[in-house]
This record gives sequence, C-alpha cells and structure tokens, in this order.
Amino acid sequence: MGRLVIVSNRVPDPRERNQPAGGLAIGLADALRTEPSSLWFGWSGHQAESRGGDPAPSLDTHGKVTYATVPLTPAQHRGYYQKFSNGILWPLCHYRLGLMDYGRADWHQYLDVNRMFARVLKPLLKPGDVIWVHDYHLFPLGQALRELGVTNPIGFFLHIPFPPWSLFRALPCAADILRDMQAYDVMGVQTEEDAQNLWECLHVEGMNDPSRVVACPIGIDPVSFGEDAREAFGGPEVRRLRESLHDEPLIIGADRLDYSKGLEERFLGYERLLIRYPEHHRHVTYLQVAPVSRGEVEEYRLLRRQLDETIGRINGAFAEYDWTPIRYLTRPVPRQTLAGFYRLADVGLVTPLRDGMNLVAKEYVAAQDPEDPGALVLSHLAGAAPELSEALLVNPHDADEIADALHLALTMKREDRKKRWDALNVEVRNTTAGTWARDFLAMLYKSQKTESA
Ligand code: GDG
Repeated sequence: MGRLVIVSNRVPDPRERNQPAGGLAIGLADALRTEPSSLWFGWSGHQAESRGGDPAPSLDTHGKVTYATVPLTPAQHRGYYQKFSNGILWPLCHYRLGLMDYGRADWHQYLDVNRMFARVLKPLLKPGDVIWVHDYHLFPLGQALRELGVTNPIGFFLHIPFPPWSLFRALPCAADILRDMQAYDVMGVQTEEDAQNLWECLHVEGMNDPSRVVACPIGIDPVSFGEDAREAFGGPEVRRLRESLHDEPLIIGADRLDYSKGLEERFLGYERLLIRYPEHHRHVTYLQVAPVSRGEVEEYRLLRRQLDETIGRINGAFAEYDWTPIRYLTRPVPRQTLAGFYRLADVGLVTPLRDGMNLVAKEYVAAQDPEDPGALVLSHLAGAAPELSEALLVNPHDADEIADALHLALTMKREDRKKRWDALNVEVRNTTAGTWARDFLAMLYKSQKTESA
C-alpha cells in the first residue's frame, strides 16, 4: 500500500513541543498517528526571496512522517496567504461578504503559488500514494497536479464552512475555483449544510455527480485529551488558577483571536449576565484565552483593539478592588495546561458567529470529570452544533440569550449537567480525528475502485 500524502498550507514543525493554536494541525496530527507512513507537504512558515525558479523542498523525517516544506517569497506570502486566502476566502466562507477585499493580482498570486506547490510536490510522489489536500488555501491544487499528469487519487477537505451559491458567486473568480475543484475525486466538508452548499455551487459549474461531495465531521482524540486534562488538573498551573478563584465558578473560552469566533458578541453577552443577574457579581470569573492570530492582517489588528476596549470597559464598570470579572490572555497557553483549565471550568463558552466545526467545544467535553462535569454553552452556528445538540445552544448575536444560557449553566444541578454531558460525551467519542480520517480515506479509496471498475 502507498503512503498517505497530506498537503496543507502550514506544516507543523515536528520539533516544536507546543504547536501553534489551530484546528487543522491538531486534527491531522491526531489522525496521522495510525498511518503506517506518510508525507506532509506545504509551506514552511518562512519567507525567502526567490533565487530564480522553484524553491527546493526541505525534507525532515520524524518517526513515520516525512515533512517536506518550501518557503514563500514576501510577495507570495502577501498575495496568496494574507490577501487571497485570509482577506478574501476566509471572510467569504464565513459569510462576511463585507470584509472581503478582492484584488485580481492576489487571485493570480494564489493560483501561481498553488501551481508552484504542484511542481515541487510532483517529483516527491510515488505511484501508490494517496493525496489528501486540505483547506481553502489550496482549492486549485488538485487541478494543478492533474495538469502535470498526476493520476493518483486526490481528495480535498475543507475545514471551514462553505457558503451557498448566492454568496459564493460574489467572488469574481468563483467559477474558476469551482471548475478546478472538480479535479478532486472526493471533496469533504464538515456538515450536511456545507455539503449542500458546495454541491449546489459545483452543480452550477457543470458537475453532475453529488456522491463526490461528502459531509465528514472532524473530531479530536478524546481519550488522550481526557488523560491530558486529568494529568494537568493535578499540576501547578491548575492549582494556581484554582487557588486564585477561592472556590468560585469559572467560565472559560479559548479561541484564536479571529472575528469568526464571535469574541466581541461573547463579551457583550457576559456583560448582559452581569447586568441582569447581579447575584454573580464578585463570584463568577470569565477566563478568555485568545492567542493572537494573523496579526499582520489589518482586520485582525482592528479586532484586537476593539476587544481591548470592550474588556477594559466591562472590567472598569463591574470590577471590585478584589474581583476582576474578565481575565484575558492573548498569549497561547500550553495545550496540556489548557486541557486542565477546561476541566476546572464550570462552563465552556464557545460562541462563534460561524465555524467549520470548532474543536474547542469537543475538547471541553472530553476534558470533564464524568462525576461532576461542567456545562457547555455553544453557538448554534458552529459546525459542531448538530452533533452537540445537548449543549445549551445559543444564537451568538443575541447577548440576552448568551446571558440566560450562562445563568442557567452556572446554576444547573449536577444531575442535569451529568445527563447533558453523558449525551455530549457519546458524540465526542463517536466522531474522532481517527474516524474522520478513516471515513474520508475510505471514501477516497472507494472512488478509485468505482472509477477503475
Ligand atoms: C479550523 C476551523 C475546525 C486555542 N487556544 C489555544 C489553543 N487552542 C487550540 C484549541 C483547538 C484549536 O486551537 C482551535 O481549533 P478550532 O477548531 O476551535 O478552530 P480553528 O483554528 O479556527 O480551526 C474549525 C478546525 O479547523 C478543524 O477542522 O474545527 O472550524 O476554523 O485545538 O484547543 N491551543 C494552545 N494554546 C492556546 O492558547 N496550545
């Protein structure tokens, strides 16, 4: 059997113990543990001026995985990564047309980088390899590989939402992207809604086979995450946090600092809790971990400033000299420590305005003590909501609804928390990073058999 070849924009550095916050790397690292051998190809995360021609890939083998990476030039980094991927596709796919800042030159840069990736990857491929391309940075990669004569099976998975045709058509190069995507044997998305949207778009561009678009929700490794949480729970960081709370309740949020995560709306929901339910004053603490992400993109800098202001205003208005309602960290917390914090927290607060899946919701569930679990407040617009329907589901745009759900979560009886958590835990254990990869790859292999039959 051939290797699994993963292609994603960023390739994690295997020597870094604390991987950067980001759902794709977490999901894939968990899934790769069961593969006999694999190649992971993509951008190194570094920039270097071109010395003419394509860059040579750096190869680095760790255990069963070989990492092959290339740098980007500063111009490629700006056009392909910052502008087209993060300034155009990201807002569009999160239904934020108003934030989309289209420029034709960025589209060309995006296409050029995808073609360069294909040229550098091709000589590394072997006949039996199965190629699995990830995420919105690489929509055209499959077609670019096909144009170079690659005949291996190629699958694609989109980690973020896919919008309906009525929205996607606003992108000037929508048709080109949808035509290129048809080079993939199987296209996976997180939810049934995304699958319907993507299929609708592909169909408009002439595709007739809906079986190539599949909903395949990603998960975590709940067993190892639960162990991490138990272990960290006895450690010094959780002890320090616990002691600082004096047996009072903790609400936790952990998200990349991104406008799709609904942080501003979430803080306003918490403010409503403090306004409408003053019994929580001097008791509840809300800890928000929000590591800075894409800090070089203007929209993200503006968001950070706005959050600083909102948090400062809420803390200024409600704090007492011995109580701070919101604790806010823009540095990442090590993964295991974060797992321990989730276990300590009485409430997990996860309210994205749109999210492909949202792994934090699943991690919060996996980290709980089964005998005394916390409650999860979850946006119904997260891809995780259809699976995690026993959470306290809220509309993230409605501050009063967030406030009511927080109040309910903070006052919920242990039996009720346990009943809800039992149901959530079944879901988190049923759909894991492992089942996600296995199910997707099974469909990819099957598509090959049907083709050659
Ligand atoms: C994309 C899609 C989809 C957060 N803060 C810290 C930290 N994190 C970790 C979380 C979680 C990961 O980062 C974030 O994953 P999400 O799934 O919540 O969100 P995205 O990064 O936007 O991921 C998303 C995902 O891809 C997978 O398909 O679910 O919808 O947008 O694991 O725990 N990790 C550490 N320190 C932090 O401070 N170590």
